[in-house]
Amino acid sequence: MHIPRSHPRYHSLMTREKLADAFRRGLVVPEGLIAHGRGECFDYIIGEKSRDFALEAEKTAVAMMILAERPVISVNGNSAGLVAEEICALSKVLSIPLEVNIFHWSDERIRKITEELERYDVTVYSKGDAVIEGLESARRIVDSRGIFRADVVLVPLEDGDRCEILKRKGKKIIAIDLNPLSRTSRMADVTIVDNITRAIPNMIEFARDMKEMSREELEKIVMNYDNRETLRKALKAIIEYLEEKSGDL
Ligand code: PTJ
Repeated sequence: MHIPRSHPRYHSLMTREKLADAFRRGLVVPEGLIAHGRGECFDYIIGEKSRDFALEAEKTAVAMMILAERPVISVNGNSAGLVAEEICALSKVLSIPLEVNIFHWSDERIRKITEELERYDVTVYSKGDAVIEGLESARRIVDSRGIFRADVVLVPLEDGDRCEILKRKGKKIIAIDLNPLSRTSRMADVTIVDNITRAIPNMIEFARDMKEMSREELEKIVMNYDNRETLRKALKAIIEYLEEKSGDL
């Protein structure tokens, strides 16, 4: 569909088109379209921009990934549909492998998402040769080289079932979720309350600069971070935004 550049909601509509196209190509499940609608709603009341609390979380996430011994970036259908190229660029700049891990599991979709990512010449794990004990959903099927042995996992657009289990296994979790009230947001060590379409490009920029930082500097960033404070700020930002809008009426 042609969307004129002059349309006031051009970016939002283009993002929808991208996701709908990924759905037609079999990367995204119908449930992913619904999940995106929920994300859009939260994005709307956050003001559709990366707020300070999101930038701080993104910076902390990059520091954690640089400091990690075995970090991995988990990719599901929506992430691949919206930001495949950007997530691969982040993987390259930080030299971190990607792992395809999906909730609505099928062999075919694992293959399609893997192929989509491999177009950008990155390392993609998707063997599905290991299982996360204690997890009942299909997300338990992981790769022995990736999430199974990782110490830090970036989980964009999570459905909340595995964050708790991964944490119990001693892993640090970085979530990207526009909903600051979700279980995942509250369980994660670092929650990026931002649209994945802005979060990943921001993280690429941070990563380019921060790769040169010393371990001490990076550790200081991680130590000074407080995720409960981030979630509080996100909720306050929503309240303030809505109050401002109601004042405009
Ligand atoms: O590809 P699969 O099979 O792994 O399935 C992917 C979905 C997204 C369908 C699955 O993980 C799921 O059902 O997720 P949920 O429980 O709907 O949670 C997704 C979370 O991501 C919600 O809290 C949304 O608000 C949030 N979200 C949606 N779109 C975005 C987003 N957060 C950041 N950026 C977005 N663009």
